[in-house]
Amino acid sequence: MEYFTVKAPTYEAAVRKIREQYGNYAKIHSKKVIRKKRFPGFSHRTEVEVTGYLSVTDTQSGSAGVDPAFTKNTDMGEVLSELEKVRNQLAMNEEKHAKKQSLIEKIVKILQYNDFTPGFIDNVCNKISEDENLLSSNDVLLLESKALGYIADSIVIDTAGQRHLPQILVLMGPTGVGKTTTVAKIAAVHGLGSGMKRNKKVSIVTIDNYRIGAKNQIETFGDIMSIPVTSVSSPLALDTFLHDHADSDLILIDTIGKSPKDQDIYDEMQRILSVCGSSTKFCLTLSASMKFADMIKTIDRFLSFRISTLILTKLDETEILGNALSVIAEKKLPVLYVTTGQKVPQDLIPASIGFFMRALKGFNVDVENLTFGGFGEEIHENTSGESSIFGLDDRE
Ligand SMILES: Nc1nc2c(ncn2[C@@H]2O[C@H](COP(=O)(O)OP(=O)(O)OP(=O)(O)O)[C@@H](O)[C@H]2O)c(=O)[nH]1
Ligand SMILES: [Mg+2]
Repeated sequence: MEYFTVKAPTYEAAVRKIREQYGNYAKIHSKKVIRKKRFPGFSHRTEVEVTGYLSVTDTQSGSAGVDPAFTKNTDMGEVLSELEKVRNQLAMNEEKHAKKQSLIEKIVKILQYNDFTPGFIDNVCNKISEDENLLSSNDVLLLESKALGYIADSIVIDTAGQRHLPQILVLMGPTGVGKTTTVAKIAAVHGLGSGMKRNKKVSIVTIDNYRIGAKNQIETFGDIMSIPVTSVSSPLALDTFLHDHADSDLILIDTIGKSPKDQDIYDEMQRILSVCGSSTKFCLTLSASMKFADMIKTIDRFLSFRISTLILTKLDETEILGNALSVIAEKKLPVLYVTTGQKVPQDLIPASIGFFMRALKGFNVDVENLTFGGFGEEIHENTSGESSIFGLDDRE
């Protein structure tokens, strides 16, 4: 048992001191008044000495101050040593938590560097945090691999569309994203054939009669490839064209490159394209360097066109793809193709998870050598060696 002795000028002051020092666990058992001698002629000064011991119960409330299990057979020394153990355990837990946090923060930094959105980053971190063993392993590479796995799982690829292109493919999207160039690239890949592939019967239709030069641009592409280009400006004209070309393997429709905010143009396109039947696939074309919020707004704006697939263009103009991958994850819109430059047709690549994963930056895991397989991977290899039909290289 622990005893104490406290001295003070008065008994009240001594009790105050005891309460301050030991709280309600102090029990007083005696007090003694001590007279102190002073110089001759001066009166005596008194001091009060109070002694007591520390109780295991609160002397005010009567409740146990510590676990009652300790009160019977243990003394305060044991209680304190138990408390010390608890304190140590808490400190260890805190240290473990701090280590986990710092691991998660490393992943957050890499994802932020890649420009993933806060919502996407939260999802990855929540998934990682669910795996206690993973975090306790303290293995950064393993953690990165898991994060990469979650990113890969969130990428949706239009593999069905890549294997069997629809008979009619309509390319839509904001102005200048590369719709016409991409139409030319797809027409070249399928219309001219490559290697062992049979060339398909391809035609191009444009409904872009607004912008000066738009018709010329696509006709020039068509002339070089000997692929017919037709311009239509009414639902009837498009309907007639589709009827007359019912035997085509692929009809590519290039649309008006106007801001989707322009309601008149938008309504006009909707009217003309309303004649397209169920064998039509509406594809939204977005530039990879667009901001996340703009991509989301554009997708929402074009959804009334039954958009079911995505082409991401100008990947050569940005190093960072987290914004686009966050869009794909949020909208679950499968990606058909990506384009990586102005050259026709080799800067058109069927989208693949591997392609996107290898574009990620800042990971210690060797993302360059990650393999995910998939249709897009094969196509990329098959077309990369081909020479340009036309494009920047040829204009120089
Ligand atoms: N760097 C780069 N430039 C591209 C790519 N695709 C297209 N372009 C260029 O982007 C510019 C616009 O391309 P277009 O095909 O005319 O774009 P569009 O969407 O049809 O434009 P509008 O019809 O005016 O809306 C051209 O200079 C193209 O050469 C690409 O993948 N990378
Ligand atoms: Mg165009």
